Amino acid sequence: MTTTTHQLSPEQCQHLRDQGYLMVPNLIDTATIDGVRQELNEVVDATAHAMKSEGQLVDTHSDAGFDRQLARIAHDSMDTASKLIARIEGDAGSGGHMGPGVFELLRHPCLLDAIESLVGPEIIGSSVYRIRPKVPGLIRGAVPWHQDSGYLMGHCDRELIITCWIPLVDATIENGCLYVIPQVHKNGIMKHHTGGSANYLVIKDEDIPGDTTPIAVPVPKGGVLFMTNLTPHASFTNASDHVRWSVDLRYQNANTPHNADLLPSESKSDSADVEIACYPPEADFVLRSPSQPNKEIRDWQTLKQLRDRHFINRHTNQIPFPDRWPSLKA
Ligand SMILES: O=C(O)CCC(=O)C(=O)O
Repeated sequence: MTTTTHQLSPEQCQHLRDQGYLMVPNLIDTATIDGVRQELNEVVDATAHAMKSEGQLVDTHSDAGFDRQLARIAHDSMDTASKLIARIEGDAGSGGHMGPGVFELLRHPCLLDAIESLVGPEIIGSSVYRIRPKVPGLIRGAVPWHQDSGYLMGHCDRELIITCWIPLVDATIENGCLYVIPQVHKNGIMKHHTGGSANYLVIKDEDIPGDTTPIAVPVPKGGVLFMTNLTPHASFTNASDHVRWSVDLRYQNANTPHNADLLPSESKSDSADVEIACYPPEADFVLRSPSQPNKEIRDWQTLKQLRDRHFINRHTNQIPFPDRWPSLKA
């Protein structure tokens, strides 16, 4: 029996290493993307109906479909749309929605094969994954310039953590695809500030090297934008009439610091650097492990339980929170 793998070619791996990003079209099949769309559509609709019964909104716009329902709700009231999105995202830092559709995307064999060619066969799913409905006109929809490492513990700057940015609609310049600054990931971490727009971290314009040119990276549905944790990226306003939905997932090798094997109570702030996960407040998880296959998480309920348990216990166990940048206001 032959098994097909979807490893990246040596040229693709080299492009990511040289440029800091790589866009691969047609990596994820339509059924998987549609599974995520349908799941999120149900979450949005159920939340809209709950808010309607609480008297918080009048029209759920249930017929508008996945790409437009939140845009129509936002057209009626941006405040209501923001509250709805906040409910979907859950408590800050909890990671938000997890269900079978998102889980199948997270461990999609083509995605894991591609990741394997970048980080090796022992793959940890980084605790930080996010689902983003970028609604036209939503202030929080635009994300200022940052490197993902800016959000992580400093000792992980030297590690390779791959971000996979996966749109659930065609991501275009009009609806707010990502922009990246090529090549500068090789220079390490840049200075960030807290308190950027919508309270994101931000790299000030003056801290971005002057001889660089950002480029837009449109990604068709089914495609994936791979970036390193040191690749500066940003996204701007959605000027279309629909929601630019996307999911960003992160992966790392099992030799990089992670907390996949630790209970929150074992993740102490006075541990040696190497024992502290790159993002301690949330739980990492084993996705592919040829050496210890019994550790792989194979169903979404187990992952949800693991992450919920970690999240609930994080305050009681003094888990360190990455916090190393000055405020814009200082
Ligand atoms: O989806 C966006 O607009 C921003 C995504 C982002 O900043 C990230 O994936 O780190």
